Amino acid sequence: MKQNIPDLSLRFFSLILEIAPAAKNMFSFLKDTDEIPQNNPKLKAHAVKVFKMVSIQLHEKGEVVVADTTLKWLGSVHLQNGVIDPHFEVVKEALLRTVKEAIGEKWSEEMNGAWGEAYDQLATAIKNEMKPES
Ligand code: HEM
Ligand code: ISQ
Repeated sequence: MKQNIPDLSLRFFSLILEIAPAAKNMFSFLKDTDEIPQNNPKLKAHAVKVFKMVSIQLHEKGEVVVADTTLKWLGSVHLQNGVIDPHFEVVKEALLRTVKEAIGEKWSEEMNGAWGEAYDQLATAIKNEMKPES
């Protein structure tokens, strides 16, 4: 699966927009385009980053490994871009579907759970940094 991260990332992003088309306007690199550019380097770079963060988290049981300063930064980036809690469910769904497609026959409920959990840990950490009082 690793070799395929750039392609998977594009698929990941397409699924986000399939589930929630309105999300497109939130992303600065897509605002003025009509479809998902298959070769948008910015989109690819972003999606790869997100994908990698979750896959790193996958190997850590429980503890969020992303640096505190990074979480604070991510909190403010997402807050500024108008991301709200329900969006996190959309991205989760898209991520899990991407993983399922990528893994193919070797996919299992257990794996799905592990990815879901890793994502939730990161999402919770980011959401905490998005609260006004933090
Ligand atoms: C930006 C990760 C959830 C929308 C980013 C960036 C990262 C990231 C690393 C910054 C990229 C950069 O500027 O270099 C994550 C992770 C998430 C998550 C790890 C969940 C665990 C979400 C959700 C949404 C979202 C739920 C809502 C649709 C955005 C937007 C940006 C962004 C709009 C700004 C993109 C731009 O520069 O135009 N995210 N994200 N993210 N994220 Fe997320
Ligand atoms: C930013 N945050 C969450 C998901 C993303 C997917 C693709 C590109 C950027 C992203």
